[in-house]
Amino acid sequence: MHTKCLGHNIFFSKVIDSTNDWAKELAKLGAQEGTVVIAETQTAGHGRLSREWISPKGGLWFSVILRPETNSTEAANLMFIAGLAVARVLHKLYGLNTEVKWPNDVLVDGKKVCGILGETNAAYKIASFVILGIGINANFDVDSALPEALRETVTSLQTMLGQKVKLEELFMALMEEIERLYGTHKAVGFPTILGEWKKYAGFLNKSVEVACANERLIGLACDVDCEGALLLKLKDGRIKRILVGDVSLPEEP
Ligand code: BT5
Repeated sequence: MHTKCLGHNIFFSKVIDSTNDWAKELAKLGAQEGTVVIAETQTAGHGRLSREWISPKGGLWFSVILRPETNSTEAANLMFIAGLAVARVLHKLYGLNTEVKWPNDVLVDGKKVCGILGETNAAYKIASFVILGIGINANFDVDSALPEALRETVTSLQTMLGQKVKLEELFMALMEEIERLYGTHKAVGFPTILGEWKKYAGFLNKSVEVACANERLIGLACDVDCEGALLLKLKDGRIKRILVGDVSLPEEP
């Protein structure tokens, strides 16, 4: 693998509850930056707000430990590195038409192929670690491996490409891309990463619905700002700044 640090220490398990939880434990025990935890299946994979992440065999489920010397708000922006890396690599390796959707999904032809869960020890002002958890629906067929409720909105590489991919090749390309982008982030800062991420952000300048807290808002997705917040232009012209939420786009006619 052509990386300086990422993926040099790898912990692998056939079955684990959640690679993010395992990575957090290792980070607390002092695991060094670039350590990666990977599993064949997860029994309690999770997304944001403790939502379930279904992780059948054939997927690529892993978590990367980073140790940026930064505050926890900036640390949260590192999630955009993961989304951008996945969007770029899936396009480069397989020619797929990838998009990112705020805050943390990667889509192919409008369907979710990857979810990203960033976690940091935000109890402290200076984040001592950030976990980038990445789940890619790779080598399984959506119709047979995922519950019916997800099949309309979710896809996998196998479903899109009609064949399995080489997981090692995909994993190594991701390690290299994440390391490259992390280096850029450290050298020139988040705005450059965000600018690149926005090139894949097909939802921008579209009318979207955002589920956040206890409300559903409809508006124009104008921008994502330098703290990673979504700026939504409401019907009355006000701009609402959203830090946590789920974006959905209306069906194409
Ligand atoms: C995410 O959360 O999309 C982040 C998922 C991160 C998973 C990785 S796998 C490695 C690491 N270890 C972990 O435990 N987690 C990370 P969110 O935006 O909250 O989306 C969760 C929602 O996605 C669920 O409520 C379902 O609707 C849907 N979902 C569940 N499993 C899915 C799958 N395999 N593919 C696509 N969507 C799924």
